[in-house]
Amino acid sequence: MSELVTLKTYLGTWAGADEGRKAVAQAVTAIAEAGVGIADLVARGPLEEGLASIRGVDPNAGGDAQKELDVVAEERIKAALLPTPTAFLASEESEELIPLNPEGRLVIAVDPLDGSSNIDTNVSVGTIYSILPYDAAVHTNPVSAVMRPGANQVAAGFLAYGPATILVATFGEGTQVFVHDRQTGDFVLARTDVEIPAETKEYGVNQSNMRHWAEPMSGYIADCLAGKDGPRAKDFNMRWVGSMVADAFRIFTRGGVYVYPGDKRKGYENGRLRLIYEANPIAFLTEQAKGAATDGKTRILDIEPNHIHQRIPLVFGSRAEVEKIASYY
Ligand code: AHM
Ligand code: MG
Repeated sequence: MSELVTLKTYLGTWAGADEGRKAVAQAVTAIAEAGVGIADLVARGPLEEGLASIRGVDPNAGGDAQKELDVVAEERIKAALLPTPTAFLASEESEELIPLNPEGRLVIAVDPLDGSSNIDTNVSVGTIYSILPYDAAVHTNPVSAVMRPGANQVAAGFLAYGPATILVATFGEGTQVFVHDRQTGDFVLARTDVEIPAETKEYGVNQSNMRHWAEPMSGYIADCLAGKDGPRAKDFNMRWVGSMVADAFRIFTRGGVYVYPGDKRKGYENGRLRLIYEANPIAFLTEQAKGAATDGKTRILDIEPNHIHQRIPLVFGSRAEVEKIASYY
């Protein structure tokens, strides 16, 4: 039997003696360890009194109802990153950047608990992260370090807290899947250089919003629904968990496309997902797995952010299908 590769050994080999890479390795190790604790909290579910309850009356920075668990997850990530070379943390749950280590050389954007609106239904939720280099001499305003196109990311990934706790990670050299071994406590490399199949017959979208969409998206879905006799000449299947980490992991496993378009409703003009915390890291992982990610018109990783909490229409997954969707725009 070949020897197991743990996250620790993988990162040790990847980083070598490179100080920049060692910083990234420390940060990812800290996030993965925090994730194990968050997974435990999530698994305690209704036994952990009040965690799934809505917190106060104020929504979070992005305008969503905030669950107690969103806040606890953010606190866990923050505490874990404090001893690492992370200068600032940008979180979906916090209005402003959170200063961590003044000597740090990274900025990290996180969605501490993606899918938390589903927390009481026992589906997978997760933590998404995006890592960018930070240089105090260049980024005199730290926000400018985060407000860069996703192509500047040095690493990104997400943890999904499901039947297994998994980590899907990229360091710019392909996309790897690690699985948390509950017996040893290690994250073990389970799949290397993930490849999302280019073609698919499976899409994921909140189809109940169809009447609000603009023509390109409703036209695409109508053509899928027409099946074998329609213009696409094949029958499609739909899967939608409504928790992006779960939908993304399915796509990294067997292909498919995830679609969250903008629509006509107030507050949904750019869909629901955030560019910095969700679209950029997922797009980086997707491209590293030979898939594609777009807002319909522009490659996600090329988009110049205009606000740290900005939303963006998001289409990602199987390359040929993403290109097909873009052709409707
Ligand atoms: P969140 O970060 O507040 O959980 O919101 C993002 C989530 C995604 O996980 C999911 O894909 C989407 O919102 C679901 O939207 P909808 O409720 O329209 O199905
Ligand atoms: Mg979230």
